[in-house]
Amino acid sequence: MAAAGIVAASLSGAGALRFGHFVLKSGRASPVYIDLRGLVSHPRLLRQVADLLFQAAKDAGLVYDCVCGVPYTALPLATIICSENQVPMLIRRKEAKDYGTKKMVEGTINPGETCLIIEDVVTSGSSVLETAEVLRKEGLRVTDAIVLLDREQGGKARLEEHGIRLHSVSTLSGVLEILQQQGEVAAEMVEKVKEFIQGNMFESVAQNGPAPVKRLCKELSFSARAQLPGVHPTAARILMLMEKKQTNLCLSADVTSSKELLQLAAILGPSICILKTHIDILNDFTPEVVKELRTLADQHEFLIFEDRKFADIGNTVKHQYEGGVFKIASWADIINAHVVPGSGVVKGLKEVGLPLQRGCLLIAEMSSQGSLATGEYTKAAVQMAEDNSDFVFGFISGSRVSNKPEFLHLTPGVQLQTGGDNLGQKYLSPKEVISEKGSDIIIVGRGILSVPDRLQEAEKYRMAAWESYLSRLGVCAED
Ligand code: 5BU
Repeated sequence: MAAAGIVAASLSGAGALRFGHFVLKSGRASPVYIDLRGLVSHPRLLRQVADLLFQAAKDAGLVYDCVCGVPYTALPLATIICSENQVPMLIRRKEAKDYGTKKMVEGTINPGETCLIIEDVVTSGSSVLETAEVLRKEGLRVTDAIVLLDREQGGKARLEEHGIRLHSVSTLSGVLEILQQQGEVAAEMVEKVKEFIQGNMFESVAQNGPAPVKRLCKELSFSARAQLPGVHPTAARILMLMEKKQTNLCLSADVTSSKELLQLAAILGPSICILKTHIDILNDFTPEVVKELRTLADQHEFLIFEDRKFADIGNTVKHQYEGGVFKIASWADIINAHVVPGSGVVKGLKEVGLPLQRGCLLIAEMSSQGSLATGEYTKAAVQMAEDNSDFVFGFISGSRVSNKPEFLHLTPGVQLQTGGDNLGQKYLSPKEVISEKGSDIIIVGRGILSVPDRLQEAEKYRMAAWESYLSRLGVCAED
């Protein structure tokens, strides 16, 4: 096939296809890595690839008003297509321009018009989906996407579930066959990659059970939520770093020695988005410990959450938060509070936390057997969060208690082996918590701390929770 031949030539010409051991954006390992960013240094190939993409849209009989390339690799491709064919272009920003304006798309947006998405490589389809979400939020219709190379790992089916038809110029197996014929890749490697593709399909809902009711998905990715207007800065930070580090794992570092706490932070830091402390269980607390913990948090990009569960009148919690031996406000990015005292507890904490740009989680539900935080109590917690959203950015809860995507949900009581302990703790699996209960972040303590290889175990939890999050993007949440 001529198109696949040009794609194969472009990939090898631009050094865009590599074999070995790679970790993809999704967190999965792959024997093959495709990176077309270097194509910009090969103007002839760049032009050829852009022409192929445009031709694919033409062959599919698509009618569209404007074109948007998925940033960044597809940006120059979209530019060439638009400039050569006199089609208006839109640029999707990856980060909002600045905190005030939150402009996510550059160019003239005419709501109701159809925008065609251009992408270089599709694996799970999540990058195309993210771009589609942003465009749709602006009122544009997104029905089709053109991709140069489909890795054939389920992205097409997943996009279809979101109302996007994927048209590919070529497939990974097609390109590999050509490269094999040309003697550029060994037959064994081709087989290995094909086996990898077969064994690493991103599940689509359709393959995974009864056919879902087709409707457009309201579920936003973490990075899209980070850019919502009015999202709390602490929530935005967590959402962005979760996407960047591909982790929605919070480690509950329930250890009693400072040395062990710091070792945990140093070793597990890259695998987590938040480290949760109970600073008052340390046998040897000194201010130096939290100073070192802060350094590690900045180095490995995680936030510190002191699980202090404030539950007194405003005036008292203010002092407990700011002063005493621990001076929690000086080092913890996040704290939490019970709502049982009424809104005074949040108001007191806010007086200390707001000027320091800290954030607070409200305990809406608890993981323990017989917890009284249910029903009306949970609803009251949600209301209190909404009334104080300048400081409160989410919940500790067993499930999603608010449908506002600005709020984060963190869930304790998580282990790979479900069940409980002998003191009333109840455990659900990462998948149950993230995919079924709709929470965002799993909080894991003994599930990780009680095994000899804590890093390996943390990675298991990270992968399980992250995959569950990704699969959630492919499933429509309840409205
Ligand atoms: P575990 O070892 O994964 O069971 O630890 C759970 C942690 O979460 C522990 O620090 C508890 O204090 C914390 N936790 C909880 O388990 N359940 C709750 O409802 C809340 C906090 Br709130």
